[in-house]
Amino acid sequence: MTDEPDVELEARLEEKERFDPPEAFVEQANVSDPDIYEEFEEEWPDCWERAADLLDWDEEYDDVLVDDEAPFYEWFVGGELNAAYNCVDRHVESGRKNHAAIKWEGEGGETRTYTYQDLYREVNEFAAALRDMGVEEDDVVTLYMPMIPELPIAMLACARIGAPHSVVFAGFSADALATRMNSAESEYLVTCDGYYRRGDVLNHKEKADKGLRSVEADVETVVVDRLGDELTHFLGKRHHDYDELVAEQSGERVDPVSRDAEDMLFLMYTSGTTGKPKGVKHTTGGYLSYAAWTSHSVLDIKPEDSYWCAADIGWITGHSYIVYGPLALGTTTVMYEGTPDYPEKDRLWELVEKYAVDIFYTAPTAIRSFMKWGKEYPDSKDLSSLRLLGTVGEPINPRAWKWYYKHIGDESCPVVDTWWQTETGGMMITTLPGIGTMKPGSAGPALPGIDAEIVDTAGEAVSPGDAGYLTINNPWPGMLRTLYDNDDRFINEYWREYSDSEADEWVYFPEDGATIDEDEYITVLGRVDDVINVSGHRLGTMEIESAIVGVPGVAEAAVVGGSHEVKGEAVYAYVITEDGTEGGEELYDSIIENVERAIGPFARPEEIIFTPELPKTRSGKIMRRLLEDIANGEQLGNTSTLRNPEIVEEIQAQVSAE
Ligand code: 6R9
Repeated sequence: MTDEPDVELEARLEEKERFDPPEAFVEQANVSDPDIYEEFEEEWPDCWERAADLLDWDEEYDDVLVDDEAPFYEWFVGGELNAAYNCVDRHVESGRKNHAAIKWEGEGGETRTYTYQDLYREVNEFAAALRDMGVEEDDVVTLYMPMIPELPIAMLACARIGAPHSVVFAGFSADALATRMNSAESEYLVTCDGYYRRGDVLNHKEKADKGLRSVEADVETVVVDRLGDELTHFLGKRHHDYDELVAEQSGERVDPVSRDAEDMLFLMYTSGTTGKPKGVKHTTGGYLSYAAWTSHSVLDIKPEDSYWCAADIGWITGHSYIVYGPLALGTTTVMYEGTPDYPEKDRLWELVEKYAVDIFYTAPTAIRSFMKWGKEYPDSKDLSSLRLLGTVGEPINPRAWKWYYKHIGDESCPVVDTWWQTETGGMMITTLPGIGTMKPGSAGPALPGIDAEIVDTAGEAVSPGDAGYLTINNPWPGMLRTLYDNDDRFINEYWREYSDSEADEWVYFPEDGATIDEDEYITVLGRVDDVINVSGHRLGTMEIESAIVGVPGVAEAAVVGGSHEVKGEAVYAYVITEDGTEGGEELYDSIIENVERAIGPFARPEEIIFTPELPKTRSGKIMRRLLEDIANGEQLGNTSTLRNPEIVEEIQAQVSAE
């Protein structure tokens, strides 16, 4: 990928397939006793008390797990706690009020530090403001904000008063915001005027306003002023200015509401097989315990660390590993507003040096970009503070893994390749950094207490090396409890495939393909449903297809993921026009525009291929596999079962011409 291949790295690391955690790391690791796997198995489900013990409970729980209504499992039943109390107050009370909780850096280099005391004050005041606005326990508050400190503050303020939040990634469009607000029947929105992206000002308020026009409820909105005077925003009757609200509540304190362990902490919408996003429900006790436990055992977070997860809080990774996990453990979490290549491609390494970051967690797509830009960028900065590296979001290829290990970690930091999902709440498959030998490209074994198996279509375990479907055979505290307002879809999407409901045996199906080796290391291959993973962002092909067929002149569309050097996967759209002609530039632009409008710029097709027909089976099903192979420029298999085999060559010719 780099113009000049790193000869030395290639020679020495290429052949190497196993890496042991460095001695110095093991000596200080939070978890370093390999017996933990056996202990968790023997004690299960009581092993999860270790996770719950990382938190302060207002009321002790009676049962670790209740499975009477499986797969509607309940965890830490009878327990009561407050997430904001656990992430903020208790650190203030334990004498660490002056310790930095959040260190924020704006794109342009502005900085803000919130100590735990600052966070306590701000969360209380905003919680008081939300209450004054009429927000009650269990009201869903939508947060549509970029990476600014007011986002975690608003999340914690909601948690404090027991109002579940639903964070909508700022890159989502107005339509996507409206869909999510309507689905959750959310009557409150916290947003901001705008923010900076590669030096440009993005008008976020305009997008929020546009979205609100399609929201059924009479929404009350709070607007954070991120830009000062750059954009004027209209503050009507139902709009409030964040700073004014907080100023009015100066010095106010709100008692943290004791929430039942099973009460909803938040909703997070994610893409599924159908066009409608799913509202994944996470709870207070189980989710928070699990986020804290995995932050402790996998990310090895200690209170004195400078910890940085370079994800966006708008996705689950940011929820669990920028906000809840790290703050529950009382560490310093670094937050960065901008992109990795602005103003220069050394921006992230500049921040690692500046904040003396100990633990760094990012996505493979970012690592592949770093590789492409070249090692001179990290080489020019002092990265010696780093102790542990992590990746998440998509499979990491061994070359990228080794590049990360060498050029960022200087061969002295373990790399944890963590497989998990919005639905799992926290990490599920990865090596423990103080214990496990690392094998680049393979995430590792299932975590202690997690029973993962790779099975064939009949549900039988596959032999080592054979590809199959990833399944999870027992529940865990961080698991989703249901899909908001849709228990049926919850069962259908995750439990129907491999469970034996008659025998009350429930198997969770994450819709990923995988292989397993003799050491029980799992290599996750990717989604087996109609979800594609573009730069670690989960996109439903159906969502994109429905945006495309909404364009006048388009008759039919099929969207697939094709492999992409940096993004992992990219969106390929095959489109049939209404009049059967090849779509011109205008139609091309309208399609792009509509996808950006319906979802957001990150869902933009990499290529749009106009075709008179789509390859279909005799029963009329679109052969997506074939379209994927075409996008990947791969050799095509047997096409004789197609109703229209002749179309394949035609499409192929067109793709290679582009
Ligand atoms: C946390 C997050 C989940 C999907 C998941 C899988 C893919 C995530 C991975 C990985 C291979 C890893 N995925 N981590 N694939 N190796 N380490 O990303 O959640 O946005 O819900 O995506 O991402 O396909 O099913 P989410």
